[in-house]
Amino acid sequence: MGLGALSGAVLGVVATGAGLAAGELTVGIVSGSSSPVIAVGNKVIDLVPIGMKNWAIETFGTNDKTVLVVTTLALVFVAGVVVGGLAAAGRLAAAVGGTVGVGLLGVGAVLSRPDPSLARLAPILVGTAVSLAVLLWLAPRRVRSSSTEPGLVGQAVAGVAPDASLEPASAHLYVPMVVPGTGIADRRTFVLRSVGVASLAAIAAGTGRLVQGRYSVADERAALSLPRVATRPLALPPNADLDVPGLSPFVIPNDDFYRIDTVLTVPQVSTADWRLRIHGMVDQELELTFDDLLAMDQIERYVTLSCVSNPTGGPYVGNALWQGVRLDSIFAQVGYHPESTQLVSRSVDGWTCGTPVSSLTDGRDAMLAVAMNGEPLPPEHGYPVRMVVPGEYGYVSATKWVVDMEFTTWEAYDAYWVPRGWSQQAPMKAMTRIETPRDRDDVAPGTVEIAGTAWAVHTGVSAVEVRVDGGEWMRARLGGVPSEDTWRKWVVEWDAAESGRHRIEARCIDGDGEVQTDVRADVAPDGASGYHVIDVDVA
Ligand SMILES: Nc1nc2c(c(=O)[nH]1)N[C@H]1C(S)=C(S)[C@@H](COP(=O)(O)O)O[C@H]1N2
Ligand SMILES: [Mo]
Repeated sequence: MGLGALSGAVLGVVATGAGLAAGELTVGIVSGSSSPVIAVGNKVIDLVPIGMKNWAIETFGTNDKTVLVVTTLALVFVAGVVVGGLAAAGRLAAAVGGTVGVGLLGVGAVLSRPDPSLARLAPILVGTAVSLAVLLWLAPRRVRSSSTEPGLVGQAVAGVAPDASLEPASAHLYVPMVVPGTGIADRRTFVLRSVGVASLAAIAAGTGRLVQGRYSVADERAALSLPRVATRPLALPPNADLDVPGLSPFVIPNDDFYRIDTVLTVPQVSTADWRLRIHGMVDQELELTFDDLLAMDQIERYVTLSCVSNPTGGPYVGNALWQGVRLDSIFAQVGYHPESTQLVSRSVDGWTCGTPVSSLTDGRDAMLAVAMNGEPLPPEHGYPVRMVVPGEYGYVSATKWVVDMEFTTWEAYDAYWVPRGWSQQAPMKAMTRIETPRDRDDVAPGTVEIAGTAWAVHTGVSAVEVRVDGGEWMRARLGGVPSEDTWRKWVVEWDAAESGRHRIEARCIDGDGEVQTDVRADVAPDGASGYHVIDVDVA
């Protein structure tokens, strides 16, 4: 019995692995295809209930994608082991049904993606077929069994399509899996075949991954040279960064910039293929190529982006220098209708985003960005073109890999996150983050520098205040800013005289003199609010 279960598991793992590997190889060969594992993972992302996304982000941070892929793979292998078990127990029909079932789930996931195609279906179809073939090749066939257990024989006969032509040799090939203790040689054949298939699968998967690399935009991105910017950004004030240990920098380097999106593999969109279609409630539709975009006047602006899922004090916020073309100058060419209230933008993977037309046309530096901190956009951050809109959370404004824009109304369309429980409109809330000391730090008595970052994007931060143990609010010293569209560094010196636990709170006052609200709100549906509060121990 033990051997039977083990053989079943091996059979399942080998058949599943072979199917996945064949799928990867197909992805590498068939252009325009994509991994079914990713499609299933994406489906999972689309289906997860409200709150799950936040839970995943909070628990796994930016590793949430890896966790999802690994979980998907693990589930596929678990299904494979069950199927292998059925096959080893002689229930071939059930095993075949199980494999086909898993394949159909994959087909369903691919078909429900924004733009299903035959190319996208190919990997799951090939993978399922190969998995089936391996299963049938390795599975025990017991037409005439040497088993003395009537139950087993009965099962075998019921489970296997009668195949009287089976040679006796193969007919008893894997009997040892079901009837322990017989036929070492047969077990050896099974092991040899399994090892053979597993090795081929490893080679296929490796080759598949290797040739998939040819879709990468890494090389063209490295070779891309961007036009010079006519209007230089307002110079960065020398005190934009404050010299306080533990304080994050004013400009976040690309590699450290937070990343949030629903894609499992970063879309590889070549500048040669990129098109942006602008349509809907317009007089004149427009289609732009990347060269068209580069030929337009470029601006360069420091803008702070934040995710609506950033909890108070959280890390999903960043500030960078963006280069691109003003959206209002592009929209001037299409003649959008005054009744249009929502601009729905769509990325190449089908994700959608709804932005107030007013935020794109009220004179702020909303742009189609092509560069981030002096380099072409990193692929993870939307290469070759994304939106950047000061003062709006990312999910309502910052479409990466953007390829389509439609002028419409709020009534007419709900973008991706809206049916999932998030507000249609979500202007960024003012927020203050204490970065040093950190919550539960031990600090030495004496002067303690309390420092952090505050943002009220597009209104600006005019003051930051800090209080300890509910005492008087102390005004912080502020870093410089190039515009009201960025965050601001701040520092306060606190005389930590009394030992013991102390509570520190911080808040900001925006450019209109409005004090940041102390009303705590969760991230859903339209962004966290409330003061950031930490406790430190003076010892
Ligand atoms: N195509 C696409 N663009 C997207 C998203 C997405 O899921 N897909 N997520 C948005 C969200 S929720 C945020 S917060 C910002 C994050 O941009 P970043 O990853 O460059 O920091 O991208 C936005 N743009
Ligand atoms: Mo976000």
